Amino acid sequence: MIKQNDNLKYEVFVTDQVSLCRRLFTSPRFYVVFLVVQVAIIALVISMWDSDSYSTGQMVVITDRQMQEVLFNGTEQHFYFTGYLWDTTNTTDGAHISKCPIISPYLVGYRKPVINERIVWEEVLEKYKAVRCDSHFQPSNCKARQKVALIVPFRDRYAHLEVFLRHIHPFLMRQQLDYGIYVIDLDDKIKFNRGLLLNVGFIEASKEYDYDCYIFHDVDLLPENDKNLYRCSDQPRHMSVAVDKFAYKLPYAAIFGGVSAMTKDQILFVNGFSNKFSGWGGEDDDMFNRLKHHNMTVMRSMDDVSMYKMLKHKQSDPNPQRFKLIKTGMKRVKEDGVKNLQYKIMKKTEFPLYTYIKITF
Ligand code: BGN
Repeated sequence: MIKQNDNLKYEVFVTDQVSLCRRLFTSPRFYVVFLVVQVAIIALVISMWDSDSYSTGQMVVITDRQMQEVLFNGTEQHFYFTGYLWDTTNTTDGAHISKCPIISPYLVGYRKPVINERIVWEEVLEKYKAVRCDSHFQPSNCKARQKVALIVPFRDRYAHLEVFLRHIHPFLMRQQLDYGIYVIDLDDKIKFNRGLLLNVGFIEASKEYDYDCYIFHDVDLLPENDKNLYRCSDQPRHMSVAVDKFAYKLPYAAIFGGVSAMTKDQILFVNGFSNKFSGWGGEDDDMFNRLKHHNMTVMRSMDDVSMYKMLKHKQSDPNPQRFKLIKTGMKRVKEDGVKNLQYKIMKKTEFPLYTYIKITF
């Protein structure tokens, strides 16, 4: 029961609150503070949007800017003292070999790709012979931190393939990777199908070696900066962020084509790419939807590092069915992918610089 005295106190309290509110809302100082807080919130949202994240519906795409900054601003001494540089590992034959440093000492940063140079293949092969080990290449003086398979979907573009191989081998060697290159071709009678060839490349490369990371790579894209590390992360990575053809700007936030990197687990988790996208376009958008569907995040590096030169070519015919396929894609994830893919190998050749596989059905 409220006593009269209490009632009085309560009334005084309420009157105080009301007058406080009235004073607050009529005070110019309140409006200044209110405005400043609002501007700060808007600035924060814009800065997040602009630099490090892209919102694509439900999924937020973040860049691994922070990781790259730590890597390239950290001095070698920092890595030495944190024990990374001389971290030793036992090899299978019991000998000790140092793990390669996180940052290879051979990186040169930006270097314009050479395109029109005459390639003397004897010299190239002689130079690379020493690092070849079965179907893959290894650094000779340290144990690579990731085993990486480059999967290149291919059709009749030998001129591009030569320039690509000439460029990519020294690039990957400078990063001290243990890597193999798989060029996957399709029976000429069958319409080109990028997603299906990437799935085949994943399956075939996995049979040959215990790769940690699979990089799906168009043959016409040449990375321009070797600080763009060809490795996988705990989330799938879209790597061709800044391509000269698109004025070094990301064409749209959900793009996952060109060059992308996924671990074996990430690929199996989403059942790889769809096999249904015959002709040009859409298979990468479908993969983006698969990642989103499985609550994964796409990572991107800084655009001043992830720069690519695109070799000139005739634009392929777009697949008119791609819009419909994308729309209905998530209904097929379980049965359309890497797990149920059937094909026959028509030809398999281990060339000195890459493994060539041609398939049919
Ligand atoms: C997009 C293509 C991608 C391609 C990029 C860059 C489609 C589907 C439209 C709904 N997507 O337009 O496959 O990687 O361009 O060339 O066409």
